Formats: sequence, C-alpha cells, structure tokens
Amino acid sequence: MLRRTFLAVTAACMLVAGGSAMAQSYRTEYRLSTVLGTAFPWGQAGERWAALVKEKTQGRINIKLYPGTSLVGGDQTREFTAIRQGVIDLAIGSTINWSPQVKQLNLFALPFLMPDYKAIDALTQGEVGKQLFGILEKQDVIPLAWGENGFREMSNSKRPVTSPSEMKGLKFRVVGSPLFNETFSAAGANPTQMSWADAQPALASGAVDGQENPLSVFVAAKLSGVGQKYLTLWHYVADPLIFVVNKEVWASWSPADREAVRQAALQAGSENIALARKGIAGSDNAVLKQIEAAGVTVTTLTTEQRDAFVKATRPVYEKWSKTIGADLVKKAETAIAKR
Ligand code: X2X
Repeated sequence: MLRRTFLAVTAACMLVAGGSAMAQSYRTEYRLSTVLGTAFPWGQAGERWAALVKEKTQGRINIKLYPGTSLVGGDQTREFTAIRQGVIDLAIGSTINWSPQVKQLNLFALPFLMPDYKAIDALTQGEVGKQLFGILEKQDVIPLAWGENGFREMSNSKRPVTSPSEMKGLKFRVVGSPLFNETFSAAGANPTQMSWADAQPALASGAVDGQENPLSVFVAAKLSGVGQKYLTLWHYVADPLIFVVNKEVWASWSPADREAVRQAALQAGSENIALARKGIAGSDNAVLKQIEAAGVTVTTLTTEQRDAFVKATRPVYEKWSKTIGADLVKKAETAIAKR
C-alpha cells in the first residue's frame, strides 16, 4: 500500500515536472559556454539566460555558466565542435568564433557589409537570419535567439590611424577565421591570430600593438590600461551572438521545457542587444566619453578615409563571398539596401 502510494506520488511529480517521463533523464546541471564573463554584456547574457530558464522551468533545468570558453581550454574556435560533441550543452557564441566550422557565418565579417545597426537587424531578424539558423540546425546545433557583441573598432598603442598607409608595421591581434588575417593584411597591417585569453597578455607585454573589439569590450577589459591609447572608429564588421543548445540535450527535454528555454533565450537575447548598444549606438555616446576620459585618442573616419579602407579590403570581400555563398551574400546585400 505504502509502495503504491509512493509510486503514484512519484508519477504525479514527474507529470508536473516535465509533462512526460522524459523528466527522469534530466541532468542536475547543464553547461553554458561563453567567451566573455559577467563584467561584459556577453557574460551577463549568459547569467540572465540561466536565471530565466530556472524561473520558467521551475528549477527543472539548472544551467551553470562557464565563461572564458573554459570548457575548451579557452580556445574559442573549438567551441562549436565541442557543442556538437556534447562537451558543451548550451552556448552563447560569436559568429566569428564558429566561422571556421560554419563558413556561412563569415557573412558578418565581410568588411564593411553592414554600415549601421539597422543593417545588423535586417540580417539577423530577417530571411538571412532564418537561413543561417537552418544551417546550424543541419549541423545538429539548435539555434534559439540572436544577441550581440557589437561593431568592432580598432585600437593600437602606437599612433592614430586614419588610412591603410598608417597601418603599416602595426602588429594586430585578430580572432577566429582566416578572413580576419586577410582583411587586416589588405588594410595594410601585420595581423596575427590568437585567442582572447592570449590577446590580453600579448597587448600588455607589447608583443602585439593593436586589436579589434567592440567598445563595450574595450571598456570592460580596460584595454586603455594595456597601452591601447589610439582608437579608430571604422565600424568595419559586427559580430552577432547566437544562443544555442546541443541537439541531444534539446531532445531530452519536454516540449514545454524546450519552449521555456527558447522564450528565455529570446528575452535574454533582446536584453543583450539593448545592453551591447547602450552608450554606443545613436546619439548615446557615454561609452566613448568614458574611453576618452581614460586618455584614449578617438579618431572618427571621414567618409573619404573610410572609403580608402573599403577599397583596400574589397578583394577580400569578393573572395570570401564565394566561400560564404554568392546567393546568401546577395540576399544580405538586398536586405541591407532595403532596411
Ligand atoms: O576574441 C574576441 O575578440 C571576442 C571576445 O570579441 C570574441 O570572442 C569574438
């Protein structure tokens, strides 16, 4: 009698818990990977997603944040493979870091494709975004929402830069895809690829002169403190973030919990985009003021100066359009023109 009551209670609990027997296979913890930690909008997005999931699933899904891409020893270009293999259960990843495995994601890194925030939105919130999500899903990674790292501006420790000729001899740390090496070479500089973990000591020791990252990262990582005294605003590329779940993990959750995780990602994603643009976008330049107050010389390119960089990097754009897929690039250009 006691045993039967116990079984009945257990079954009722499981129904309440997951809506199916699947609840049995839930793990006590799921691992969420990000590159940047909670001092940055990116890491805060991870924290927020985890909190919203916990709330919306009444604690059935418990997510732990692993910043610093620590689940792959800091090698952010291996993150996507690790998600596919189940070493990582969930991630909020930059399109740049997953580009070596998903060549279409190089789209956002085509130099000067996206002139402004509306252009980013035209891609991520439109047909292009849907197509890219379809490509990820075919690779067994379930995409749920877009977030944002931001427009990437360049800084260096040597001099103000307004033209490709002033890039000569400057050693830049670049990320991820070989596309970045080619863009910086075409722009006149001397690029070298390394992870974010290695970038900071390399900047501090002077092993490299410069880097490129969004202003929100520049400020939170205190790059002015490692000699980055010259900043050029050229808005050459922007990297969106993508919220994803490993396919098997996704399948192990009840439909109701999957929906909760998706809604949590959408909410955390839109909050993340707002935060990534705060103090940077439109007339709100509080972040730039903060950077200038730290003694950094900020250079804004004139249209002519920017055009010289566009022209210098155009062959890279053309070459990589073929790798990404001419149709997808055309679709993106059309969406941007219509924004
Ligand atoms: O490594 C970088 O520069 C960073 C943190 O922006 C990315 O992960 C793309």
